[in-house]
Amino acid sequence: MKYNFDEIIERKRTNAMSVEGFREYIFQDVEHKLELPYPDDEFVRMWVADMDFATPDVVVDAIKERVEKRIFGYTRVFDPGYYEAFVNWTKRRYDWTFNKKDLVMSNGIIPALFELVEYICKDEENVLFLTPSYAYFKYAADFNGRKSVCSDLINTDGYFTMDYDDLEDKMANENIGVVIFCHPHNPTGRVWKEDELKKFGDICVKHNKYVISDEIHCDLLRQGETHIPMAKLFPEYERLITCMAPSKTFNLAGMMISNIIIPDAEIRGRWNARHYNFDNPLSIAATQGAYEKGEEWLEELRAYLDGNMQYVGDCLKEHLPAANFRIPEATYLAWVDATAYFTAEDDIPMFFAKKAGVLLEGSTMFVQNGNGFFRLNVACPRSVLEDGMDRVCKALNEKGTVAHK
Ligand code: LCS
Repeated sequence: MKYNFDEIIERKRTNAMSVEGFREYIFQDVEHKLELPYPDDEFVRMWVADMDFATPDVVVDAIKERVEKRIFGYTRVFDPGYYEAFVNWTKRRYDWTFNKKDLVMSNGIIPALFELVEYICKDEENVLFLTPSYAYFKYAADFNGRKSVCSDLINTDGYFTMDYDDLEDKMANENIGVVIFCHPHNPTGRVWKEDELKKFGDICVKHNKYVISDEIHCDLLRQGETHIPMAKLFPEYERLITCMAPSKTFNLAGMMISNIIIPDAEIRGRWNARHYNFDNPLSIAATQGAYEKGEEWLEELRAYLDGNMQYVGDCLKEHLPAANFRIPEATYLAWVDATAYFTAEDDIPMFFAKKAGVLLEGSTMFVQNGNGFFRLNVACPRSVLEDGMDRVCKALNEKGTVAHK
């Protein structure tokens, strides 16, 4: 390998959410009063979805090149080179292209969701998404005073599928204004396949619903997997918005830049009229550099993440046989079924923080349909992962399984 993903990089004193922000985010411990048995910087951090790997050199170089220009005034993406870099990326990797006029920029996909729910939903309309879910889908609804309507995924021995009858029912009867779709899915890691996307999309089209397809994790596939952008299957359906970003792929979440593709002229018009439309010059340079030159690094990263996932799978099989885990088709997030060890009332993140010294997310942090599950972020050097898994397995074995009524 050309790149060294085993390198331990110090993140202390970089204002990293992963290191400094866990008390607020996981435990709502705003005043830092919660007593934990480990000093804050001695936890193994397997929670927030960013990586402990360096962003590739080509990206750092692109940022440096822009820094050298020395002026950082108000900036927007005007240079067609940005679009060219991104559309060539989607063409090469997904055999999918989109119109330049449909692309708008956002300081993140979450801010875009918060805005889009407002621009799309009429009075009294609700927001539909699949559960378990990345909690910010719900927060986008909450923020806009909308009700969340959840469709639980079906779990068949650790393989999650959509409940089409439930989706059909809810789209017909629950006054849905917009569907937020996660593809690949966080936290289960499913890469929805063509037949699944068609079935799901057909229901949305039949009911004429707006769909936001959040494809932020689409570049981080297991080797051998293929991502099909939802919009590739429904090229004529203007009510379909696609979100993609370099943030997960290249560990650039802090640069706060994402691509939102809005074919519907009315919604795009509303966006352009109301969105605070400036971008960070360093973020633009980083993203363009990543799409132009980051592919080789990404392929090595994927191989490394595959190895980490395999390690998690082997480790759980050997040491926690009562847990159920399938290597996800995408993402660096392992969704572990530990219902044998926990009751619905257990606070899983607190248990692991206190008993294992591991920071992770679990159960109710994913809205609903996640009881007894925890999520491990495995985008860290193998040695850190080994330590984390060792701690997780020991703590759970000490706890033992619980009897379910
Ligand atoms: N959409 C999904 C599906 C995500 O998983 C995340 C980050 C975002 C959007 C955030 O997009 P941004 O606003 O940064 O562009 N997921 C995280 C997670 O699961 N834990 O920490 C972050």
